[in-house]
Amino acid sequence: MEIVMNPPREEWNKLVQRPGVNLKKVRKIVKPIMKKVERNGDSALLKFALEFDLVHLDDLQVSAKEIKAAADEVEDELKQAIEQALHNIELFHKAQQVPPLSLEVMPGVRCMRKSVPIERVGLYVPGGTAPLFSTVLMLGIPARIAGCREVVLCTPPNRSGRVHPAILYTASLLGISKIYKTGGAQAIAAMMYGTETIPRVDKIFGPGNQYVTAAKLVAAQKGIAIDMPAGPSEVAILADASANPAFIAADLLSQAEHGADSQVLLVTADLELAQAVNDELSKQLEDLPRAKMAEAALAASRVVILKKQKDAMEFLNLYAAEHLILAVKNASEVAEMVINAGSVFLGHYTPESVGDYASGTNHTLPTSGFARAYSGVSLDSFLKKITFQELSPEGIVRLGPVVQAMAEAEHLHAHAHAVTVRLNALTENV
Ligand code: HSO
Ligand code: ZN
Repeated sequence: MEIVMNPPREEWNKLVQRPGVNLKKVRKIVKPIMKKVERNGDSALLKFALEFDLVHLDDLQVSAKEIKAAADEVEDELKQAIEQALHNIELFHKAQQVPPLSLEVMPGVRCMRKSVPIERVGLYVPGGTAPLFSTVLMLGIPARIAGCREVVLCTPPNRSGRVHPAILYTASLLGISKIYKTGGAQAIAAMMYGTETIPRVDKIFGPGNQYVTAAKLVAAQKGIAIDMPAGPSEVAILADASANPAFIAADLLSQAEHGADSQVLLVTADLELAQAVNDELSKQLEDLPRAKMAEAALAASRVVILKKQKDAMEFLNLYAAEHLILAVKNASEVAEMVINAGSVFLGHYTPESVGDYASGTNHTLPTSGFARAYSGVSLDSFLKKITFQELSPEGIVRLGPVVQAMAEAEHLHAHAHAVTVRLNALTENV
């Protein structure tokens, strides 16, 4: 990775920029695809399966038989691992439940708030170069805890028309049975408009390539909620002299292997460490099956040398990483300084991969600097918070004049009148 020495502040904004995707171009490609799904439903999806996934499908929905067969194909060791991950993720997401709120803000005026599940949610699970069954856990678990009535899962089939058994097994563990063999922008359109086979949903979740992302943004414009606008995955690492270069290199590579467009960034005061990490990267790359992708990602990534830890954290807050690893002696102290990040990994024994799979936190996180304003997926992402209020006669007598005064000042007479008629009725009744 290129090493940038002590960049002056004026250069920071340029250094934290992500390589942009030409969204306009991608949108031009996905829009006609989505239109076809809107018009022709299932038959469009079957045609796209032939065109993009190179497979002739008889059925879009994964059958109960296929789901059952998948369980036999998953090794016991992997099943146990998935169960442990499920346990941790479930515990951490269940703990995010909050009790309903009810408060008398003044005599006779009660306000309440409670969480209500989003009725129908769609989960997109990428197939492509890696079958991300961990994403099924990250989206399916909070959906189940929230109590969403209908959970739909779309994932592209392979060339023999099948879905990876670990995806099917994980989905079945979570009670998800509506699984459809469709990927890309066409899958997003299917969940957005609904087809003969695939139910339409209220909110669409999940990572994907630039086509999926562009399609989700189109869905968002048309009033279907999405989890977040997602770009390529990224990790930033803050390391000091106490860090182990082999650990750092391994963490950088674990993100870089996601794809050639992955982003990794190392910030340290220690030039020697930076060089040792670069040496380690070349060594570890030799044994990596996905070395090509990782290498391409590393070629576009850099190490930034900043002498003061305070400056380093300011820089990292400006970057707003999806994943931030604090490979420093005083990790919990530095963690207090984090303002912008999707998820943070503290100390030398917390690689990003634990959060990707099994620590319990969610791995669906804001990329491309969106961590400045967005949170990662959590239980809340599957809930709406509905507020309620109720006034007693005493309440309207006390609060009514306040509302009348404000409404008159906004020249909204009917608003004031809605109070006045009630106050009049109450005085007539005495
Ligand atoms: N690092 C990815 C999540 C993932 N990693 C899934 C492995 N499997 C984006 O946060
Ligand atoms: Zn990962």
